[in-house]
Amino acid sequence: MRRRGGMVIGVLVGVLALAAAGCGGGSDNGSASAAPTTTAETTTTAGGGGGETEIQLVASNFKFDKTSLDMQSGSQVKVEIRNQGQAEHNFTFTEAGANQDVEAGEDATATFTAPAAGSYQFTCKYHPSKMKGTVTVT
Ligand SMILES: [Cu+2]
Repeated sequence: MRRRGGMVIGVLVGVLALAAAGCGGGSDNGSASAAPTTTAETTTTAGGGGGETEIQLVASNFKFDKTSLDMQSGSQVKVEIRNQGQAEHNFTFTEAGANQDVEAGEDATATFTAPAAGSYQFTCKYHPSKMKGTVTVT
């Protein structure tokens, strides 16, 4: 029995990457244009220079929808925080100098430059024991 599972997954990932890269490329398959937000919503745009990373983070009743964020050192990072809870929340990433409050029911954006490679923590400074996660900078 050959181990074909890994290969199939590899091909799938390749196809997905191609599909993502082909957006707006004049493909005749223009039906499914609304991008599905199923997997990680971390979009890394590797343009010229440092690059940009956009992260969508949802805060609800005392938790974040993501417990790990990835970014590249030196990239410009924009974290769009949506507060769907009933309390004020916050996004704090101390090493990057980010400290952004988000009122209940509102959105806010934290922008910062990703620090040196390493593993860090992000928190809601109001509920740090429950609302936290890991930032991996590579
Ligand atoms: Cu909070």
